[in-house]
Amino acid sequence: MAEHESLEFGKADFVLLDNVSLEEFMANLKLRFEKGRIYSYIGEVVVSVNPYRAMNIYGRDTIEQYKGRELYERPPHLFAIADAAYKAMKRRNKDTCIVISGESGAGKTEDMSVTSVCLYRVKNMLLKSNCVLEAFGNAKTNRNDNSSRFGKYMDINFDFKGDPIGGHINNYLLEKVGGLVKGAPDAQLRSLHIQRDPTAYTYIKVGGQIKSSINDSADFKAVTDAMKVIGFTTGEIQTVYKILATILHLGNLKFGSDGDVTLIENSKLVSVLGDLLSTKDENVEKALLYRTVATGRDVIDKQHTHQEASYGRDALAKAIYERLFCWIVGRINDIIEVKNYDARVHGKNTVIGVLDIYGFEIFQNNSFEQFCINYCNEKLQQLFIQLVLKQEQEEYQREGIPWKHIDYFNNQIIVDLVEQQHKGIFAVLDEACMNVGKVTDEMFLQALNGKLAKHAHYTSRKLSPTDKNLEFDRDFRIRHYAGDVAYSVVGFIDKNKDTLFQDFKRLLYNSSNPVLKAMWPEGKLSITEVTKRPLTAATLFKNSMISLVENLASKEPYYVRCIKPNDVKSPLLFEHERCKHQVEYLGLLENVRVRRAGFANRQTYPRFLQRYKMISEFTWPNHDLPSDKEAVKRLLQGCGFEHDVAYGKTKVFIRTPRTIFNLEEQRAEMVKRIVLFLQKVWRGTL
Ligand code: AD9
Ligand code: MG
Repeated sequence: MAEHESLEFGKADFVLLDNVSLEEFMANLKLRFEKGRIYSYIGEVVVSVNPYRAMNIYGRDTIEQYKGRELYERPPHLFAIADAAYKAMKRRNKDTCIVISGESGAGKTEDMSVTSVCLYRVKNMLLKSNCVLEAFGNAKTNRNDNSSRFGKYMDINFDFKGDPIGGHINNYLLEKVGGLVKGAPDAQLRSLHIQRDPTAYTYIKVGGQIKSSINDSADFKAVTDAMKVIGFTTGEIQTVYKILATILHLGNLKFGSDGDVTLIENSKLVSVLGDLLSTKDENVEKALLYRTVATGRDVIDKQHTHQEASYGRDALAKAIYERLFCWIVGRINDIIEVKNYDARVHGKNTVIGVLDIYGFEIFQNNSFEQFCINYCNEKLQQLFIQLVLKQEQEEYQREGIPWKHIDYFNNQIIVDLVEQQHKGIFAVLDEACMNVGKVTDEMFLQALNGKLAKHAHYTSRKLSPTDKNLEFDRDFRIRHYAGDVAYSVVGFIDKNKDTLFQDFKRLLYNSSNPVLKAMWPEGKLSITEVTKRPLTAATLFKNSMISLVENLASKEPYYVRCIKPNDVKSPLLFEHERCKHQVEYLGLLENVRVRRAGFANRQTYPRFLQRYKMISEFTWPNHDLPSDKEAVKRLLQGCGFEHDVAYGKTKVFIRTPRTIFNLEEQRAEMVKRIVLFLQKVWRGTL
């Protein structure tokens, strides 16, 4: 527990509150925020409040102050948690992870960068990759000017000495629009046929906002330089910008009709696209207006309707953006991945994973993307509950430690509502998409209403006609752990099917630009080669979330819980109700309760002895007590830690980290003495 800080800054660890009540919690959080103490602890969990101003607490010298220290020796900081994760990994040879959660704009991505800075040490490369990924994967939203539209899970690998040797990034991209070259130099814009004025581009104007993190020439240069440092070739970088330009031009493409014939109105854009994609103009035009279909043995060109052509255009823009983003991540992985590591020579390679994903969000109009984002946050909350609230309490019971159960809201019911087989919302959506014939978004909503009418966390206009908060017929509403969100079903079916006509894949595969071609290997398939129905967006997303959570659960987790102090990005304002709501739904008070009544550390008896037996005459080199449990008791009594421990059936529980720290110190002292002794024996001076 952090005890060194003056009390004028409040309690550094919420576990030290005199009374564990919401009022006291809030008063402490507010006091600390106002005193510029944005980090606090609940045991080993960091509570972080977005300061909305530059803080002078991230320098090299600060990092040095935290290195190798125990958690409670310094004021709460992300550096301490990063170091704790690192030490735990080294001490126990176990993979750890740092999970950063909180709603949109709460400061996750900033906290991730801060954490990474001290984890990587020399890994400039990984920081540069952050710069590139954020440039392409972030966008301005109502909630956050630099909102992550992709989730990022990054493994950092360490060798047996604890030196970083590489990494790997998994990305969870959701919104497939973005990226604008507003800061590009004139000559480059000319070669891309792009105008300086961003309002000239339909896709950028969506929602009246400029969706990009590349805002000026300094950003543009930073991103280009970062790509160079990472190792992208000039050709690759050019292709990246050509693809972004392609997307912008696609957005401006207009279709018209002449009788039954669908046409491209602004046909000079076709040759711009042909140029950017290094392919023949007529192929571009054909892919935009026709679909090749195989009927029996014949292959015919079927003309798109006006509507199909527009759908195809937008799908193409999204798909090439997504493919570009994944390709960038893949290139970065090629470069940072650990190569030639031989565990037999170098010992076990361990990992610290860091997760920064899109936070819970509610917009004026919420669609499929928000639904996925908020489901993701439900999954992470469930993991937190499992690891911090549930398992902890179950373990005490199992081990026969006296324990009074602490209640909390378990959001598993909402996770099930979304992901359960057959009945869950994703399952109903997939079923609707499987149907042949035209299934509309409204039919999907009807199916949901039919299946979920009685669910406590689901409702819709049809089911609750008098509910004033449900304005539209096409909305359904979920009672999430973090609040109610109404989703419009409009677009769910299309977004879930996420179909891209084969013709486009072939078009891109046949490009004479090798970088572009390599991004579309499936374009190789000819029309008659039957392709399996691809998995839906919902299924892919669900699967990726399930494996993400499994991966996190297999590691020893460290949590950072971010809080957004106000909705106006002010460094001064601590909006009490807003913050209280977050403290409640994040389950922080329950976290304090469990932690306070609980134990910071637990180990099985044999494991404990293996590590510490050398510090007691009763156990070194071997004990003659009836059991390991008795031996551990004897050892701890001898050290005077009796009051701070409890003995379970198979494990010893230690209440405060200070005790562990003390044991570690004694052990280190003994190791030193033994080594000296052995050296003397060896030199024959004894
Ligand atoms: V989202 O779910 O990706 O929409 P995040 O990632 O939680 O969201 P982000 O880290 O982007 O939020 O923080 C939002 C803004 O708050 C930043 O752009 C900064 O302007 C500001 N911020 C957040 N944390 C800090 C900090 N530690 N120091 C200074 C900060 N400013
Ligand atoms: Mg973010």
